[in-house]
Amino acid sequence: MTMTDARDEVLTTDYQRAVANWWDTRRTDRVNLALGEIDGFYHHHYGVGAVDPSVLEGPAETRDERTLRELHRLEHAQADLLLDHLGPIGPDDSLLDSGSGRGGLSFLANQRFGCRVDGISISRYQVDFATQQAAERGVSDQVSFYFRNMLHSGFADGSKRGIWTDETTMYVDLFEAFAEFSRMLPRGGRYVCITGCYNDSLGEKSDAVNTIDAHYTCRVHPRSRYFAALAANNLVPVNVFDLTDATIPYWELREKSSIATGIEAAFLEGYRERSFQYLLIAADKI
Ligand code: GPP
Ligand code: MG
Repeated sequence: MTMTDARDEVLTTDYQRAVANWWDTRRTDRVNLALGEIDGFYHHHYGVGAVDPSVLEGPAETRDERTLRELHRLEHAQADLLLDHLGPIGPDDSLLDSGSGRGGLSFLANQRFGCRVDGISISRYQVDFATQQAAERGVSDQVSFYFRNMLHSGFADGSKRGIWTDETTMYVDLFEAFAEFSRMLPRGGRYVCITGCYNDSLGEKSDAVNTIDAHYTCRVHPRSRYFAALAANNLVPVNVFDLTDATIPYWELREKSSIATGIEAAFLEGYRERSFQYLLIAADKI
């Protein structure tokens, strides 16, 4: 199979090609590289938890360095929270990081559970970056990254004890994605999703959420669609947490940092007016 054929198989719509291109060309994103360089875990998700006030109170000349460390700590806390909800995972299990970015969360999962973790992304750049990270960490035999589409990822039926999506579902049709996740989980397997969604109990998408969509080339879903798509695919929620209040301090701190990207105001507006919500959903396959 040539590279071109593989690309045509993985990316089947103009929208998917546009999304892949957006992430492929996002190689100098200081907001993510600067945090990843702190300890070698490169994340593509946001943070949760209270900010340590001493970060802002200490000496001005080192404030930004403290701020970046604190933002990274909060992103790690988000990752830990997601992994906490996978349930009991043993070294013989296999996990899927669906939309694995530069791989940070896959490596944390492998460290915690000692098991196989496969990551998939439609960005070749991200797959190559994460694969290089696996080699540098000496875990290539346990953590692998593939250029694959989460709507047809090719892993065997029932082969994944746990699957997660950390801020990736806003790029896919939820009914298609959850059908594919359900297929790969055995009965009792766990799916964990952290996502931003719009709060359709208030009505249609707000300006803040439209601004977020435009910034990331994504299509934020309404909250209701998550639960409809889970129910339609034999995935039964066991825990649902509204993390909106828990993520606001991260955005307030990020807005004051040297790596702010300009999207902070939209997140803060959306979260504060509750038109946008940050959710963790854990669901079991029945
Ligand atoms: C990933 O984080 C962001 C997304 C996948 C976009 C959409 C997420 C929502 C919750 C709407 P990132 O770490 O690449 O973003 P940034 O570069 O802004 O830190
Ligand atoms: Mg980031």
